Amino acid sequence: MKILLIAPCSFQEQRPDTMDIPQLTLSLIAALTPPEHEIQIIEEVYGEKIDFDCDCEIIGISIMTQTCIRGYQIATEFKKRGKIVVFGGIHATAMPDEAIRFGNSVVIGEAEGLWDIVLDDIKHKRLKPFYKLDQLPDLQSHVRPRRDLIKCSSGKFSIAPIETTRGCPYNCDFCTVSRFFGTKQRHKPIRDIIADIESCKEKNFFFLDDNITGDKRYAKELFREMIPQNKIWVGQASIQVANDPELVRLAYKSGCRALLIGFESMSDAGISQYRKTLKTIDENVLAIKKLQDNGIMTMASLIFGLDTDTTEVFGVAYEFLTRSKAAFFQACVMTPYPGTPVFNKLRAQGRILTDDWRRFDASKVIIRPENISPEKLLEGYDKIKWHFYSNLTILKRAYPNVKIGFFEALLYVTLNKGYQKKNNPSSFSQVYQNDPGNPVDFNVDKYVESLQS
Ligand code: B12
Ligand code: SF4
Repeated sequence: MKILLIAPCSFQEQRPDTMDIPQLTLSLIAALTPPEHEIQIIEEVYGEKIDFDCDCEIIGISIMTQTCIRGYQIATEFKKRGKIVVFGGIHATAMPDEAIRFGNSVVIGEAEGLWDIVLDDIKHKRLKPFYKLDQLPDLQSHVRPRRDLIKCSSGKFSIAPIETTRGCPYNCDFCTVSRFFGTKQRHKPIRDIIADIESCKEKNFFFLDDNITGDKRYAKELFREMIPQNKIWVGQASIQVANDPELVRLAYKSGCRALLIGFESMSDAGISQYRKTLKTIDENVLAIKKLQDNGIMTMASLIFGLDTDTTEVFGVAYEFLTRSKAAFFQACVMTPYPGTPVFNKLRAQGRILTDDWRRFDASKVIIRPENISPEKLLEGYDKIKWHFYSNLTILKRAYPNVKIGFFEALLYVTLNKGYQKKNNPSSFSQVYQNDPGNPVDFNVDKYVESLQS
């Protein structure tokens, strides 16, 4: 059978054009596909065009919340042409009853151990609406992603995505990861990861793991094995990493130059809410400095619009960023993703302002927080990003982040300038809410239909 796998874009480009990273998802599903089938992949975000009249019989669509409306539109077009549409991905997992209305089947959760069954059922004309494993798949039987199918070799740094673990123990109330991938970290075998890295022509890697240092023993072994590979990588970790000097040294030696670290909140109430963060601002500042001293830059990720936030939160956050000299800053607006406790709570209280999933990209105000108006949230959010990415502030933060060498300096400048461009408030300064008369009822038909006409 001929299969087309698609990652739709939302209606706006989300990524900076300086450091695009191709997705791993579709090439991984391609690798899970038995060899008798022919397979193609399309990542819309890179401008790859879909031929709706192609001769593929099966269309697999991977959706996250902000891309699902486009995914449903694509599905509708293919179904009109008699094709079989299968949905998967984090949004399909959270909202299977929504996705099934636009497709023929939904894979809930991970594809390992299910995708070949789906294909076999299609072949024997017994496709079921939903597929779900009874337990999370064991990642020990590793499959090497079909990297040959990834057409985009990404932006300036040419970065290859790689995954070593799934699952997270922290269970933060706004996040889908622990709920869908479990609270216990599962690992892929290190020898297979090294073989995968060896097979890549790229020099630079992005570890997709939510917390690459979550299991310190595994991480140390992986980093040791990576040292001879002589690669450069960035990834995501919890700030706890800074308290293990051996782990930090090994991370650097294995090529780590920057870590995205979720601090989420530096307010008194916020800081005690999330277990992964150290308990005082001073401790977190010191931890970032330890990473800097070892040649690792930090992208500090903070969320604004928690129920405990008041307008003072922006001052507290800015002080933290200034004192720590974090190299980069990911500013997120609290976004209620379906399947999370935050979604259930805000929905029940009528505090979600729009059900247009395309706006759920963590950079738009779409909720009414408890102690701050949506307008004030937007104002503070725009300002803090604007200040952090001003030319003067980029210069002030440069040392000690760029002291290691030329590559670090290039990464620092390129990323900061990329984010400066992306974070220009004029491009998205607005509170997003449904038009009057358009209920927030989470019936997506109104958006999909308007796209069809
Ligand atoms: C790495 C990552 C990123 C990278 C992406 C790099 C890249 N090019 O891939 C970066 C940092 C750029 C990023 C950005 C964002 N991300 Co992100 N990201 C992740 C992360 C940590 C891993 C995703 C991943 O690739 N996993 C590995 C692949 C193999 O897993 P997978 O895609 O889930 O696929 C498996 C199954 O879902 C299933 N499957 C998936 N699709 C399909 C399709 C079919 C047909 C089938 C059968 C099966 C199937 O099979 C696969 C194998 O088992 C996840 C958290 C997580 N652990 O999932 C968040 C996550 C996906 N991101 C999230 C968000 C919100 C964002 C942002 C909007 C904002 C932000 N602040 O982070 C942006 C928008 C990105 C965009 N669309 O352009 C949310 C999405 C929530 C939601 N409901 O949509 C997640 C889940 C994190 C969270 N906090 O909840 N992200
Ligand atoms: S630590 Fe990160 S991945 Fe884990 S639950 Fe919290 S936000 Fe999600």
